[in-house]
Amino acid sequence: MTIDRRAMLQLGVGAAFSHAVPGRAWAQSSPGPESEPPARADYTIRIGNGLVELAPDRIVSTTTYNGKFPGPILRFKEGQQVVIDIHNDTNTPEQLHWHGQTVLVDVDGASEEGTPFIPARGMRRIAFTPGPAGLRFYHTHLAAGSDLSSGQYSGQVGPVYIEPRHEPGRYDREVFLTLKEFQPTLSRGGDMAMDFLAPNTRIKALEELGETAMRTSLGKGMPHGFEVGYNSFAINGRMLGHGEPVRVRAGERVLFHVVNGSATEIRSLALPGHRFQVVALDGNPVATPTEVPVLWLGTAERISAIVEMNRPGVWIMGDLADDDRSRGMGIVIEYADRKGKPQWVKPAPFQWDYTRFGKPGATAQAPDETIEMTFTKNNAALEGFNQWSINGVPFAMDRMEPMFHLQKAKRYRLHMRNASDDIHPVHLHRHSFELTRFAGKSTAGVVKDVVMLGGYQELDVDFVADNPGDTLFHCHQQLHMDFGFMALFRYV
Ligand SMILES: [Cu+2]
Repeated sequence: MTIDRRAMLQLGVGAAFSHAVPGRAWAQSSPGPESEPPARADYTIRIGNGLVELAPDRIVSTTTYNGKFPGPILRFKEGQQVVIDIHNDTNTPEQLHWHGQTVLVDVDGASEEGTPFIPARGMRRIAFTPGPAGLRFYHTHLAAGSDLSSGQYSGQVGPVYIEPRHEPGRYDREVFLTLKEFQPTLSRGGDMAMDFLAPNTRIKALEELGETAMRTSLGKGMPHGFEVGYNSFAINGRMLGHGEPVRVRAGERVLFHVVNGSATEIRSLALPGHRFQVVALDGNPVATPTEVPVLWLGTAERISAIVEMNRPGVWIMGDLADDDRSRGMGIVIEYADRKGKPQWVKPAPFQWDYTRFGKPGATAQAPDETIEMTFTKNNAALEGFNQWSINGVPFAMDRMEPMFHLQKAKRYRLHMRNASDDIHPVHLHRHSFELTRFAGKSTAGVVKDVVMLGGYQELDVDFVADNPGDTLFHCHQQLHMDFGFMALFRYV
């Protein structure tokens, strides 16, 4: 292999492949010597405009993968290299991010880290070794700013399932659900659910910091910063009642893989009369699989949960928000030989607390170093949009300067403090982290790549710096990440 490549380079073939053909590139992300581009790809993804039929009278035009929403479910095998051609049939350079995978910078899909763009009207061929096993997803990683047709406001979202070498849990069937809103609009203020997330109490110092800043801004006559709302809501690209129901049989155990593909929203999901046994969060098996009546997912979070089908009937599995469910955020679950109008029953209040899936009584090992982070909001500071800062510094897209420096193999703790009243689903690229403190409690055994940090709350996550290369940290709420809520980690 190496000899072939050298021969190719001597002949200028390698150079020709990577540079002389406009819009073509070859990259790979696996340790070891670089190899020549393979003759053919295992998968082809085309980014282009497409129509999504949410309902017969609700057809939206947006950017999609392979002309449909969601993008195709990509099933990989843990540790087995894949080669993927990504064609960009639009006039805008794109980034395709392999969310939750421990890949290298050249394929991760974030220009802030240095991943090359997929050129407009061009393509990139990439190769990587999928991992870790479990539910991941892929999505665009462009900053949309005020353009609500760009970034993850578009239909560029698709699930990834990396088959583990040993499949945990016993189930009869698996069903993938991608939750996503369409037709975004700007609004002043929003109505995001807040009280579902543990704990109930706020941290006084953070509250004073945030509330003082907000009062000062409003006192100067500033309006509330822009938020985003949506006209249409869908599961797997279909509004409630307009897609195929999930057909089940009594006694079946169905494994649901749920992806929150929203650009900005937190989603909930309940199935009346049934409980979810959560087996994995963000694709990673949890220390303590636990039954819950409701699932809550911040933007980009995933949950894998088994439901025992023991209540024959026709049900709505849907979001707890009546407005959003009635505008499409749900799917019908239909037992064999049951007919009739799908039933919805509002579940009892339930508080979401990640620590219930952790190791009981466990405390994580001490980190080598703790990195302090405080998140603040500058209300309506950027032409009506809120500006976000980490330790007082909003991320500058034109400079891409690293804020934090890492040493390989060290274990780091991120101590995050939220001096705003918004919930932030914070995300670390190319690494998984372990939740070590949440809702005032120490915990271990919950491994994720996105975690919701509540308004005026704090939490800790630990990760090992084991994947060198620039690494992006950001809030996954598109309005927050596009307006400053990002930082780069650089390995020294
Ligand atoms: Cu945020």
